[in-house]
Amino acid sequence: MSRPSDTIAALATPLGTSALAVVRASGPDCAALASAILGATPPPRVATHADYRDDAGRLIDDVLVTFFRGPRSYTGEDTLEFSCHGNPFIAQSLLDDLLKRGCRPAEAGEFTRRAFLNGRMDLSQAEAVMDLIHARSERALTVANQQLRGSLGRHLDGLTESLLLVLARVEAYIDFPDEDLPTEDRAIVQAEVLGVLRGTERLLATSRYGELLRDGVKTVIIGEPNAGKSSLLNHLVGHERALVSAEPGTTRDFIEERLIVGPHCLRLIDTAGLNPTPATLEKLGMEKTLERAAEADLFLWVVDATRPCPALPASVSERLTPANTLVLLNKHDLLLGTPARAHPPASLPALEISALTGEGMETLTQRIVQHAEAFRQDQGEDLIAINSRHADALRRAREGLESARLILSTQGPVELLASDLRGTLDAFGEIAGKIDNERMLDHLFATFCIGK
Ligand SMILES: Nc1nc2c(ncn2[C@@H]2O[C@H](COP(=O)(O)OP(=O)(O)O)[C@@H](O)[C@H]2O)c(=O)[nH]1
Ligand SMILES: [Mg+2]
Repeated sequence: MSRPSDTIAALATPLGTSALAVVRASGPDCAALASAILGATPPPRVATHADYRDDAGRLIDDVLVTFFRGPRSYTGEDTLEFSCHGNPFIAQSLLDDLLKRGCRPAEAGEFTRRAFLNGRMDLSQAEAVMDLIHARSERALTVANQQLRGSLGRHLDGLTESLLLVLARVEAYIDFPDEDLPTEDRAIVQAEVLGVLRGTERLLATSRYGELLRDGVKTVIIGEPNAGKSSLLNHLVGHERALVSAEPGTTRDFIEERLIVGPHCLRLIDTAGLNPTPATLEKLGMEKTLERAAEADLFLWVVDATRPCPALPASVSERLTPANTLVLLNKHDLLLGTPARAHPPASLPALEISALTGEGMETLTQRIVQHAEAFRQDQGEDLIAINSRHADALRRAREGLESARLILSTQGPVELLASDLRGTLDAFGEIAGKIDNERMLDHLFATFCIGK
């Protein structure tokens, strides 16, 4: 991969009215640009107050400019950062001037792509930059920060190193086609491959938590019509989002709201009631409910505690487990000390609440956090949560290792064994971006914002 020869520029902050705006440039022309614009190249890594004059000598703004000399910069190249007043006209004129002076508008994620190409970070760290910007919750931030500091890369390096040692041992026998791996070596290789497989599986197991952190905890509110599902959503989001009515069947479509619960972001989904004998229009609503239920992380099953509780459709009830469901005995305020008349399955954890008075809501949010945290799979000291790209590569690594194990146990050819191990190494390498794959990089960085 050759070093980029052009200098790119972009706004690093959104175009709008704000206290400050940041425009930045990266590439070989930065030092010359600074000296042309400001009269001199400022000392590196020192914020310098200066007048910004455009190429016609007109004053645009007074700015704070910081020059970073490569490789000690975000991108690894010479870079310039201008902080100006946060007026979109000022920021835009400043950027226009940089473009007029020969910079090229940066593409989405191009600063980070250059950082990766210049070895400032591996690909999993570049992705973490994105995760950090888009994190919707405290926990998502923690994971992004750890990944940015190389946690995932370190775990992969460990697995890669073990695998390289195994491969060296195996390849030593390839040149002797008649010789099989001696029993002693075979046992060592088998143990090592198993170790790498277990490590791969441990990383793969963090994928569900990763999805939960990046997308939010998909929490689907289900229950019979009139149980108080919409009232619960309204109470949790803190305003009247869903229509609440004493008339059953008012929620026909589903409503989705994001909210922060402790360190997590929830995608809370209110659904149409699950009526054992639905009318035609209700049926449509129920179908949608069933669709949403299929991808839920957590079910909040709202039950009207004052009435016997009707059975749920089998397609839903068979998905409910003590680990993914909380039964909410709602309208507890109406019971006035008398026992609940609803008797949901005793195997599911239940909680008494009132969506009207707010009773039990604090316990409910604690329980939701506990459920989300049950998906967590810490890797020693590190909190890792891989994304779908990592999961895809790790699944291929797992396949390679499983196939290697089969070859070892059936005394198959050493060449095939070596080829499976090399395939696994490539899959590990893909995650950190050690393998050239221009199209994958295009695809990945296209999802970044411009200026990052
Ligand atoms: N007393 C009492 N009434 C409630 C409670 N929760 C909901 N309701 C009432 O029950 C009715 C149905 O509520 P709604 O949220 O529309 O139920 P949904 O059909 O399950 O969405 C409305 O009249 C609500 O005011 C509660 O905790 N206590
Ligand atoms: Mg409703």
